[in-house]
Amino acid sequence: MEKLIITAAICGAEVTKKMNPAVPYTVSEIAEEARRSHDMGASIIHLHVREDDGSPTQDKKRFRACMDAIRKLCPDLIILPSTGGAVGMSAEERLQPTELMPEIATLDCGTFNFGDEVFENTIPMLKTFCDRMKQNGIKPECEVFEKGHIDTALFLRRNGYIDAPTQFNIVLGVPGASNGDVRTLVFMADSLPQDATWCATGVGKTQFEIAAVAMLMGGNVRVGFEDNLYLEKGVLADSNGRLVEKVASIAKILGREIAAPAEARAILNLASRSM
Ligand code: KMH
Ligand code: ZN
Repeated sequence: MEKLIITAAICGAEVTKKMNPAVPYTVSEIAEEARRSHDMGASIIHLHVREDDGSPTQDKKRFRACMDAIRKLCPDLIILPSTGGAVGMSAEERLQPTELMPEIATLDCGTFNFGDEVFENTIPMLKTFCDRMKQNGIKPECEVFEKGHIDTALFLRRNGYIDAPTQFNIVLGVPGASNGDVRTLVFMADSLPQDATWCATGVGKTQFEIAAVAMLMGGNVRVGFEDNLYLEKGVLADSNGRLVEKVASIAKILGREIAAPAEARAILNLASRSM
């Protein structure tokens, strides 16, 4: 099997220091959490950023500051910014990090209930996001929370908005979308095109179950505070690094070697960038 790519989603837009004091907000906290994740085996950082008070932002300057700080500590890490931001942000607000020319960024492939709110990703919005990513040479990571989101991504691909080979992230366990169960993971992974590369994300208590099954199926994995704050039941993780360490130890037991960032770039067919 191919080497395992571990993505660390280190802060997200919804979790707070009240829930876990280790959730990073400041530029230096975000960079340190990226470093801890890298040191434990993550090759990709899925990046959201916050103001110092914790409010989520897609501000380009804040993203630039965080990306520069991460690159200073870990020059080889792949940085995968969010274009999802937080529920309720406008498309233009969300698209700001694409102006920083990352190698890869998220593309949320449909509108759905996100907890009590609606996360809006209409087809016209998706087309705009794809156009903007294409112009800037950014590979989309198609975030799919439902089977229909895979069909939408493939519709966009047939119509030239997304290129092959395509990267997917199957995200399960968001309240309002698909549950984090193995049957759904297998069904969705089986629905991907042959050329796809893919990652699985279990939100909440299924983080490690979903990761273990994805690893056995040859997929890649995402862990981190954006999706789960606990190392085990009742035990908060004191850093993202601990969550990466745990998933790396499961990988070792299951016989999956871990990809370094350069290997992850080759597996994902990322365009080379001069930083
Ligand atoms: N914060 C969620 C509403 C992404 O990064 O693209 C959206 C999200 C997905 O986290
Ligand atoms: Zn995200």
